[in-house]
Amino acid sequence: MTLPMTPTITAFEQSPDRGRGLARDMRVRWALEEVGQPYKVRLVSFAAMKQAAHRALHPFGQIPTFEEGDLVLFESGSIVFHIAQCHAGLLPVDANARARAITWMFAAVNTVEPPILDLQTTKLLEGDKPWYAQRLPLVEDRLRVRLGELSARLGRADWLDGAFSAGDLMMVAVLLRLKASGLLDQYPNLCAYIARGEARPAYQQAFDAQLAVFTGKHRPADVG
Ligand code: GTB
Repeated sequence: MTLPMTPTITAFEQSPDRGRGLARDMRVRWALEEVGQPYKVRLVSFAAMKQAAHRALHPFGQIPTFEEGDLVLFESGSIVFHIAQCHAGLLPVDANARARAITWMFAAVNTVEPPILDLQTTKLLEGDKPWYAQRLPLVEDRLRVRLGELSARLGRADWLDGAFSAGDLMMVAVLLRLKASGLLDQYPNLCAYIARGEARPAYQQAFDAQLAVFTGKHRPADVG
């Protein structure tokens, strides 16, 4: 099933990672690719994100946003949930399994992503503070506890609860932010889990589309 109108999402015109999958439009692109829904992308500059026109779509002046007819959404988790609700393939049909997959979506953004963001904010913005050397190991330890818990629950399974779902999509997207940190090395099953997510054709298509913005291969026709 494709949506009657082609949705438009927003993404960075310039991104610190040069489009290597870390900005949060990636998870929305990935969900759209998983369900085979074509989409348009409107690139926005940092200045434009803070203008009234963009704030009308996103109260916090950020990306991604999602427009589809009269509907405007922000928050990557909510957008992925909407896509998963409107298409087959990202949420189980069985009501209980569906509720569990949705629970994993919330766990990704509400329980696993915060300590990851805490680490990244600490490293990025607090390196010059006199307490940085004391704080960093505390932040890392808190994150290790969370990763250990997630690793224990995943165990030897391929995905968090049965077949791949929007819960896995969100969790892999969140964990990917740690790839360069080395912190995941202690959890081989989480590394393999991430690799399984990255190996999905839909992930690759989304990654290539995001990267294309920065390699000049972004097709003008994609711009909404
Ligand atoms: N909770 C919101 C959601 O999930 O949608 C958070 C949205 C958000 O943080 N958006 C960021 C943004 O617009 C982009 S994703 N920032 C600009 C601003 O706030 O002014 C965060 C991000 C950006 C870049 C990288 N990178 O290059 O590595 C990684 C993550």
